Amino acid sequence: MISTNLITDSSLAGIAEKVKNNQRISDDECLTLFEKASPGFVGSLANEVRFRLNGNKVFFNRNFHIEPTNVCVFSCNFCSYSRLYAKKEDGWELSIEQMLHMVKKYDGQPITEVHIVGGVHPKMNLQFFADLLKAIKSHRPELHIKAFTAVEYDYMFRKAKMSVEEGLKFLIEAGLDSIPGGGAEIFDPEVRKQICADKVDTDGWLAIHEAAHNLGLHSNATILYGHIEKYEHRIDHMRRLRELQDRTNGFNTFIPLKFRNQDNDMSYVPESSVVEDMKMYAIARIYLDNFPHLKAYWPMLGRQNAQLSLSFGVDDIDGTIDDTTRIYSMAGAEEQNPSMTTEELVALIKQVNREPVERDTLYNEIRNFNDQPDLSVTTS
Ligand code: V47
Ligand code: SF4
Repeated sequence: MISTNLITDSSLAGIAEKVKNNQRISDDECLTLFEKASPGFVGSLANEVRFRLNGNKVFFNRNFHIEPTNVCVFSCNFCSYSRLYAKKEDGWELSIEQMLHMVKKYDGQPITEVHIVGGVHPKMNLQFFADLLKAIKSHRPELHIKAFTAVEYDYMFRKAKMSVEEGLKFLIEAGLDSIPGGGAEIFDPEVRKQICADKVDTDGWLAIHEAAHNLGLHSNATILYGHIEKYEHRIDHMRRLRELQDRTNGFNTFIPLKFRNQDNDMSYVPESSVVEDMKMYAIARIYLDNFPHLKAYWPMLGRQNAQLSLSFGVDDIDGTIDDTTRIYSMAGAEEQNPSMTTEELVALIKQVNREPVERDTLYNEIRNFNDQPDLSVTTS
């Protein structure tokens, strides 16, 4: 219930009424929220939506990342991670054996997901990645493989002269289980041209996710916000996702990614404030009424802000990660060596009186930690 002292404008009262009645808000109403609403107002409304969809559960999983390479043929201005092929002194390229060795390090541990994403290397092709997926699956068949962004797919399928559908079927056959949400950035063509002109365009990104959904795969969606875009561009981005989700229902979760400005070509752009970050989460939760989950990616936000985001519509904080990703630490994120034990994740969620639930990638519940005060006997 929204307290009336949070409502300072009659248009806000109308929006609050709609959200409470489970009605979809329009783009204009979303703009009103960005421009006029206080963080308390949107936070309170987002909490209602979050509770309606997920109760008091906060989901996390046990996962690790593999980043096959940071060599990339593209040159996104916000990227602190990629190294050009021609100047790859501090770039890395992992062989299938090296990546399989990383998987084997988790033998005997209750990890459920490997998240594979990296730069777009000109020599790592579709067959190489199919062989990687097969090698992982033959070693650990039950491990869920969430792999490659639409940017990587677009490049590898075009090089292999395959349609998106053919390419995806080929990788599903090899062991692909779902698709992460990266590469979306900002869909508005003008802004996209300014921040990442040369990689897959908006229609290409959306077409790859739609094709994946039609083949029965689930995927995530991200937005890179807090740089040169305006509120209108964030809304345009979310509208395109909401429309696609109406058609396919294949997205699991929306992940707002805060732009970090260290060591990239957009370092002159200041980073957004925490208040602005919390408003982004809350308004996304309100607007994207057909997305079941909203994720705060804690390595990028830092664990305290991730905890705060749970009061602004978020119901998922990704996973244990085990210090296996570099994308954000290289861009200046708080977490330079991201790793949380299950105990730490559970404690962080319980501190704000919410119910920690370990999930698999597709949000099937593995364990509810709410009734288990003695964590020492439940985790690895
Ligand atoms: O697409 C790159 C972002 C994304 C910066 O699906 C940056 O579960 C901020 O999509 N500042 C890749 N962001 C990571 C990604 C992801 C992460 C965690 C979980 C999931 C999931 C997906 O990282 C890129 C880009 O938007 N990124 N550089 C930067 N300087
Ligand atoms: Fe390459 Fe991805 Fe970095 Fe863009 S964001 S330069 S596609 S690694």
